[in-house]
Amino acid sequence: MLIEEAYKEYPKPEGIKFTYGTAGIRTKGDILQSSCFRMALISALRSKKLGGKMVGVMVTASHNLEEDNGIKAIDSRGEMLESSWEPYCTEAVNANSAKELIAVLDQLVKTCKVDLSVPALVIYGHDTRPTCPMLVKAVVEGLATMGATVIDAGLKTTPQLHYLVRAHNTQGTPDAYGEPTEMGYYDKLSKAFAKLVAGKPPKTTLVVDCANGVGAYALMQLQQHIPESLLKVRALRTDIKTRGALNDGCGADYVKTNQRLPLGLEKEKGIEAGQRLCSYDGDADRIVYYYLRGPPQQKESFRLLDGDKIASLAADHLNDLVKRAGVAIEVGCVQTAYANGSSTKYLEQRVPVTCTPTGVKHLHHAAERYDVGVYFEANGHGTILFSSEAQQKIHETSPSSPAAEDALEQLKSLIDLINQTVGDALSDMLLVEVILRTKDWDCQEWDSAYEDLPNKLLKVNVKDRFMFVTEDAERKLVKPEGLQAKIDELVAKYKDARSFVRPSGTEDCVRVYAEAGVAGELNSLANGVAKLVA
Ligand code: NG1
Ligand code: ZN
Repeated sequence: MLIEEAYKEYPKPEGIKFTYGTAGIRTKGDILQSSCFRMALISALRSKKLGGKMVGVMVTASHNLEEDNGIKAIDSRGEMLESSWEPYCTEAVNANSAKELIAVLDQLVKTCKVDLSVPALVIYGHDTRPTCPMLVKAVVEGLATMGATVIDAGLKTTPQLHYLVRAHNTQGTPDAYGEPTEMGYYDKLSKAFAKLVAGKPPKTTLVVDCANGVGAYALMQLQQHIPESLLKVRALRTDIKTRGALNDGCGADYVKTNQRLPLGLEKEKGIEAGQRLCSYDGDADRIVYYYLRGPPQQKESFRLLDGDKIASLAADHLNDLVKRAGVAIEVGCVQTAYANGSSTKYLEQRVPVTCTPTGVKHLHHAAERYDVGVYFEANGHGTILFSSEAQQKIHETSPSSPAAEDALEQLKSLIDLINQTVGDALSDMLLVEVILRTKDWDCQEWDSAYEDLPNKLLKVNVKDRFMFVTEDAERKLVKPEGLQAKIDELVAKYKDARSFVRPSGTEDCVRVYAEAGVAGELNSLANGVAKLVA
């Protein structure tokens, strides 16, 4: 009855089909109210299903334009919503009447055996987009309709909300993750960081492009917890008030896709050869690093250190520490088809490597199969997971030498420094800073691990992207029939080349990725494949 009443305010906009995909639901912010209301209903049911544990809802569209928005559900361990619930989300947000909506929820309750008498607890947060307040209001009304207990987390980075959920649900247990407050988050990260860099003061300043998003606010808070004697940071693109500034010519996605500095940064005072920089995305769950080999005005000066390079740096470092510590655990790495071929080759010589389809949930689950699972998408979204057994071994191993003791201590602090719930720009930034500081490396030394193969990512607009069906972790097309054979034929004409085609999970397009051993041949290959697709 309550749902029927509340539904009147949240009819589905006509002529639109929403999908709960790799990044939850994402589209123009001004047509998302009905989806937010309905996702709130489902989140309350999810909490009930999990025995009243806290679950989360995050309103953000990450690296997308400011006018876009989205909503993602967070499960009780601080991870993405269990995938078997995603189809119910899609059905609920597409229901055309209160009756249809209630039928979807009834079906969910029955199939998933949800006990409606269990109380629900849901926390919600949002990024800096102008449509957030209106969408959060819809979330609040949905939760009220379900009689859920709610916690308003307010402005948060996506990984902070994941942290809060995990910390709340593990409070007072042997797996306690930290104090379940925003301050608790900074406290946990900064204490671990201080231990790891003790006696190694920073030699240089890190420039951070905050994408004019929530990361600017979070970084400012983090700086209150880490003194300058331990971390020197210069935050740029921190304007969260000016309309249209978010992700505009800046941010991790812009830098990775265009393989260049944020727009206009080359003119900024103090940006010069040798500078180490990084960029967050709009909700601060991604990070890419880069540095300047020469004058900032010259395009060739720019060198990208993307998610693959971060994964290689982290996997190598952890592998060394584990060996030095004498703990019987294995480090593994998870990538997607977008990983640069050179990075895969480099990693495979050192650790076991798995390839999964795009989307963090796939990588996350694959990484759980390793004792220490390093996972990163090339675009900079990733983290490292330590299995419970691995954590236990690290804590219980008695060191056989001072060097082993030091390695064990480092591993213990790294477990705290890394946000294991999801990719986290702030935590990943601290991790990279720790590793560089420990090795006394500059970016050039980090970069020298391997040379990226020249690569290109293109968007192709097609009539129906759902006609494109893939297999083998998205590396091969099975539909439209015959297209893969044509792609293979074209790729074979180029030296050390690779290309694949897949439908985007977040935009209405098909993506073409191409890599070629010879830089001069890359455009011809990428455009050739795009032509086959269009
Ligand atoms: P789609 O639109 O499915 O390619 C993009 C990114 C993913 C992931 C999601 C979620 C690329 C090529 N794709 O997915 O890696 O981050 O967004 O944000 O970068
Ligand atoms: Zn993001």
